[in-house]
Amino acid sequence: MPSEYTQETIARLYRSLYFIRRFEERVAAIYPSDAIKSPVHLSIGQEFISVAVCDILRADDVVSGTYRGHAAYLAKGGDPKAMMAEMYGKATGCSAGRGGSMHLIDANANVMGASAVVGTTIPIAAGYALAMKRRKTDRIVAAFFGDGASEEGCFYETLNFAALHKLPILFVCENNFYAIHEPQSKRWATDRFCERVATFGIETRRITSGDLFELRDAVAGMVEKLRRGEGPALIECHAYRWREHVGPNEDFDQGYRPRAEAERWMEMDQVPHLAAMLPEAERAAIEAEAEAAIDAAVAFAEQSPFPEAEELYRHVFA
Ligand SMILES: Cc1ncc(C[n+]2csc(CCOP(=O)(O)OP(=O)(O)O)c2C)c(N)n1
Ligand SMILES: [Mg+2]
Repeated sequence: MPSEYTQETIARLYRSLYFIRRFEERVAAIYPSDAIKSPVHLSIGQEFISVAVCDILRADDVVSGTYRGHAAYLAKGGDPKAMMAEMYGKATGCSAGRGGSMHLIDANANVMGASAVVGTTIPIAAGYALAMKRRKTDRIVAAFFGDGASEEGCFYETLNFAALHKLPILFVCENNFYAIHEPQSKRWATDRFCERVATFGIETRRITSGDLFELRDAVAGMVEKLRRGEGPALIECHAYRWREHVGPNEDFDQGYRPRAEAERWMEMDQVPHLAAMLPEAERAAIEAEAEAAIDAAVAFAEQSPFPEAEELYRHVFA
């Protein structure tokens, strides 16, 4: 960790990181009860990416997430109560109970939505960036996506368009080495992902350490340039998904990846790493505050009503 990190900054990062970890662990614990009505793609193990990136963003910057988007939503300041209610399919949910876990949105926090269709949010994020540029603001967009999403044609179309028009967009590839059960070695001719992207004239960085601070520093440098209008940038950040592709459980018995591979990442877990940097009392206070907020989110979701049946006919095009 670089020495210029103050205790205040570390506390802020830990607050976000711990909250997301515990929120998702609660989701996993509730899931078998069937109270949560939507499939869940947990980001446990990968949260540090959203936390590091969103810590650099301003409130008026936009985040574009994916169906594995709990961390990005929460790290950007999305409302946890509305998120939990959405998972429960309740009318008070952030998508009015229509979308579930894969369609989180909080326009107040500039979390501009996600989609279950892999890759589709990438060009939409570039659209936001184009709007910001045309309005002559210095706002930026952070577009999160997986390594699998980078195989979609629209990813390369977007890279070209964003580079050509010098759009203020930070592409953040959360490279967890798998698309569902398919490892990268069976999908990519080479793993020189950043080199491929660089041919579009886009600055790239590859972070393989799993270190939140290294990532945050890299993002900070890139975001400064983005605000100056120097054009898009891309970060490929290695991370590991600890749980199954979709659902609350581990899946090391399914034969497509060994537990030992995960253990290397579990040892680098940033949650205890940051916890150990804080004075005991401050750490405990942050954790107690998070637990209370998660309890409140669950209570809100449980007590909220389901949508009325007539809701099915609202926002319907034809
Ligand atoms: C266009 C499209 N193709 C295929 C799928 C099925 N699918 C759902 S998730 C997924 C894997 C995506 O992997 P990645 O982008 O690496 O994200 P991760 O799940 O690892 O976070 C696939 C192929 C889909 N939802 N949409
Ligand atoms: Mg992946």
